[in-house]
Amino acid sequence: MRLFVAVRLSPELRKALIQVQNAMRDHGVRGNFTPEENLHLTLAFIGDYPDEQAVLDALSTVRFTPFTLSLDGVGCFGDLWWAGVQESAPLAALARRVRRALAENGIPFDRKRFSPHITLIRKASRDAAGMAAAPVSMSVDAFSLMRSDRGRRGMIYTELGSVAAQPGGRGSAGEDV
Ligand code: 2AM
Repeated sequence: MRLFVAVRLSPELRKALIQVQNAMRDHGVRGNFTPEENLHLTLAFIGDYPDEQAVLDALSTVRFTPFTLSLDGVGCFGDLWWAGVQESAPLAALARRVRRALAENGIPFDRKRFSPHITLIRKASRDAAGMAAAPVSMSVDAFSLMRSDRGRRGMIYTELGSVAAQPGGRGSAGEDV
């Protein structure tokens, strides 16, 4: 079972990202565009791991309070183009806490530095520089454990469970506990 931990995006954010993808298409960019329902921001990539419940138990120990996520410009890793988000200490803290909870429970994950991005297209045929998303924001009130399966027409992501933010108080966003 291939697993990852992600922030799922609001309909408004996804709509803004679809507009960026459409602008790319209008500029002649071809490739594997991420379908709207698959758009997400990964906090940690676990990969193949058999024990879904152990991961959910580990993630349930993570405490955070709601925070705002805002779209920013567009960038790339080679021919993969993504939408960035405005620098966010609470987001970085959430990723750190998720990764710490996994590590403390012996669950392996990709230790590459957290580099927040929302993949818009893989194998882009040409440069998609100069695009920008509308200045849309959302409140991050939860994060999710996702399973990734290869379907006939691309990847299928299924939410296995989610962890909700705490309403304010100790362990608040940005504070690393
Ligand atoms: P990507 O969009 O940049 O490819 C599911 O594959 C999610 O986990 C994607 O958001 C993917 O990021 C991310 N991910 C992070 N590290 C990964 C890895 N080593 N292999 C596959 N996906 C990874």
